[in-house]
Amino acid sequence: MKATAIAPANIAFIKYWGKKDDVLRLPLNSSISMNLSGTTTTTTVEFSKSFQVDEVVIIDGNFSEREELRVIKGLDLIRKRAGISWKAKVVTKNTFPKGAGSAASASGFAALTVAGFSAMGLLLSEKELTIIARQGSGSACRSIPDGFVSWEEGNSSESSYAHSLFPSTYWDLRDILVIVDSSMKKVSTTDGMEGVQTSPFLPKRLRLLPDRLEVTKKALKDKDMKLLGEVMEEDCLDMHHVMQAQIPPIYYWNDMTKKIMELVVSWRKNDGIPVYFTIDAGPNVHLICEGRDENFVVEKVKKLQSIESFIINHPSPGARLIQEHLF
Ligand code: 2P0
Repeated sequence: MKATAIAPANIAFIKYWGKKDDVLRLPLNSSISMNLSGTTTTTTVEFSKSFQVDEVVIIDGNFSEREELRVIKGLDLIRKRAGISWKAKVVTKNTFPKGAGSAASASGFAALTVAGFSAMGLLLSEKELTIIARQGSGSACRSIPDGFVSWEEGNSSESSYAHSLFPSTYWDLRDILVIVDSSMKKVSTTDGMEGVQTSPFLPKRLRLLPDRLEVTKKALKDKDMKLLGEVMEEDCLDMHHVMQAQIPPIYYWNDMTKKIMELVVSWRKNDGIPVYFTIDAGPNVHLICEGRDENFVVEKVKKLQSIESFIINHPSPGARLIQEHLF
């Protein structure tokens, strides 16, 4: 049987950095994100008794051996839950450069999970889908529910799941993703998180997070851009400080990243535009603003020298099945 799903990447307003269980991918903290309309993965999965091996293909790209093994582990999770050992063919396509800190693994494992269970003919609840996607890649669980999503850290596999806080239509936000470098990042997030306990800044961040999560939920509820922007920038900087103080340290920013962060602050101060930045595990910068300020931000971005491209994202529904298969 064959099925195809499309899943969005997501941008975390309050970020996931560090695990309390590496195998189950239980995070050290809850996180909150928004699904992104312009950065998606489409994946077709077919299981068949006649396949001898798993075959994994990425259109317009290459999987490393390690990535291919991760996809096969994702298939194993689906096979285990379904109680069927058939091998699979998987074909996948991204609308954006993978490995550039724009959460390709999130959309990838969300699409794989939703397509995979449908291809198995198994109907799971959204909650259970998020629990299984999480074990492929933590942030993938946030790409399954609609719109603005909370991932509850939990203390067991069953209690660490994602759910929608507000649908994608709730608030007309933008994430203008400025790609300053689309090459593969030097340190994968999985490897990077392994050193988190060596960071002297980790305990402070963990202490502050419960309050930040509450503030973020309130900012979303009230559609308060200033409150959301301030807490989002604070947590972004805090997460990067944690990384930069790990042993060995991890620096994802480059000169252009820092330049854009400075510019965003000046657009707020000098032009009065409520636009805020956040940055994941890579050098690319997400500019978050309300829909009415999109034109201002886009015009500023177009004037930037030495960026590769930019993608305008709206809030998006989560992973869902589609009828057009990739093979
Ligand atoms: C986030 N990141 O919350 C944070 C911000 C990166 C920086 O979630 O090891 O690729 O596969 O569970 O899901 C990236 O983490 O890590 C991530 P694994 P994942 O979006």
